[in-house]
Amino acid sequence: MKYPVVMPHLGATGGDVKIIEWLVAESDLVLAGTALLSVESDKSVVEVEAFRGGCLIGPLAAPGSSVAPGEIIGYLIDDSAGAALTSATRPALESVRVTSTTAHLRPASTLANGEPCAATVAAKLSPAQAGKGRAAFAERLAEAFATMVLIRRYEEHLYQLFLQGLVPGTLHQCQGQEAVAVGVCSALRRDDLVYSTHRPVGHLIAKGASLEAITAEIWGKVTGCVGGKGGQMHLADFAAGAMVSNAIVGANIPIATGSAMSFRLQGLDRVAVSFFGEGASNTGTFHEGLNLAAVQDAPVIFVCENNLYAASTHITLTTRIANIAERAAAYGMPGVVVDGMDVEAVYAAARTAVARARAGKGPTLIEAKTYRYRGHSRGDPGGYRKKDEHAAWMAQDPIDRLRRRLTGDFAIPAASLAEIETTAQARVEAAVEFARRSPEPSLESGLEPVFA
Ligand SMILES: Cc1ncc(C[n+]2csc(CCOP(=O)(O)OP(=O)(O)O)c2C)c(N)n1
Repeated sequence: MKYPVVMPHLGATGGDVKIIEWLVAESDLVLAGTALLSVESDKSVVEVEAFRGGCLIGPLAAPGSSVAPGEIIGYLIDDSAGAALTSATRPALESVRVTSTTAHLRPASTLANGEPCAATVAAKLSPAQAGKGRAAFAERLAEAFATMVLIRRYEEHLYQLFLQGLVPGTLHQCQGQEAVAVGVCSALRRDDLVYSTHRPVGHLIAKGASLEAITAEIWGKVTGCVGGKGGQMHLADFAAGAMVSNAIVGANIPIATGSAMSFRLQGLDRVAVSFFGEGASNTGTFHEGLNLAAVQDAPVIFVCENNLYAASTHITLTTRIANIAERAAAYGMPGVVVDGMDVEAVYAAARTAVARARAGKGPTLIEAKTYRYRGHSRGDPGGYRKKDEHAAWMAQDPIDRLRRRLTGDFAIPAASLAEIETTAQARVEAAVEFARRSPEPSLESGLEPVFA
């Protein structure tokens, strides 16, 4: 079989990109994910990865040439000779993987107001402790598994489509961070509100937003959750309590705080959640938002997803403290560090914070230590990260961990979990089909609703 390699949509404007160089030679065998070539768009210089394994053949677009999104720039062939060679190459490539686990998690020590520390809130319910509620507990864990798998399948499917030039606009993906979104949202009610970022898909899915409306939004269709005008960074589902995500780093922190203050003024027991990255914790809005929330006892939970990188910048280049959660002490609120690759630990921390907020005791800062497997955004293979770091985090994969817990501690048959995965894949493909078949917005609708 011969599969075309097409130029993905990489620039900010959807225009042509320039080929700088091919990083593999013609006739080379590559694995899915191998960086094939580097290109320059109107936004940045990025590498384009192979969407599948195979032998690279021409015609290869020449370095220096300009290529439009969707144009074929080469082919990957997958014949029996190619397959044999690929499997011979694979062990060599995979040998760089490290299977030991990381020692990144420190015991939480930085709490204000005598609140419970992470070690307490992250304590897991054992199957024995679950007692009579064991079946119900297993069912809830299986639900969390299903949502995490749905997020992973969604993100991976879109990544594959992106590499084939089929996704318009941008993508900021959250593979690896699923346990944070699902752990937090599992502790919320539908009428609680979540405020997300430029990396919103996991939060939206975990809060129960419509998969079809999210996908149609990414494709810019009228059936999209904001009518096709927002794109991937501006997703919402008000009915599910997912407010419009905000691509301005740190901007949702005071907005979620204001929303929580309004709940308090109205005497409601709803809570608001602000998700943000560790990069956002160095913005002014973080400090203003947390201080205001603390003095107002606002029912808001600040969830810092510390995935170590703000775009390509490692946290050690921007932050002198070991835990972002330590900053909570400066504002007089509990700061909790939690293993963001463990959905039960995240849920336990979120449940404590939500209970505190609903009881009128104010905000909590939760720092979830996690990792994003993909690059910062489309076309960024994340080459600034060391392979052993990446592999060590993948060895902690939140979905694999939960799968082991369910099959091991709760004797859920592996076949049931495999069925969940098949169902998730089908849902993802149906949502993409819905989006692709949906109509484009009319030109005139671009002016609605615009106020002058
Ligand atoms: C105020 C502002 N500054 C810069 C940017 C460009 N930008 C977009 S995402 C990003 C990195 C954010 O990192 P982090 O907050 O850690 O979130 P993550 O991407 O890791 O989820 C930057 C600098 C922006 N969108 N808004």
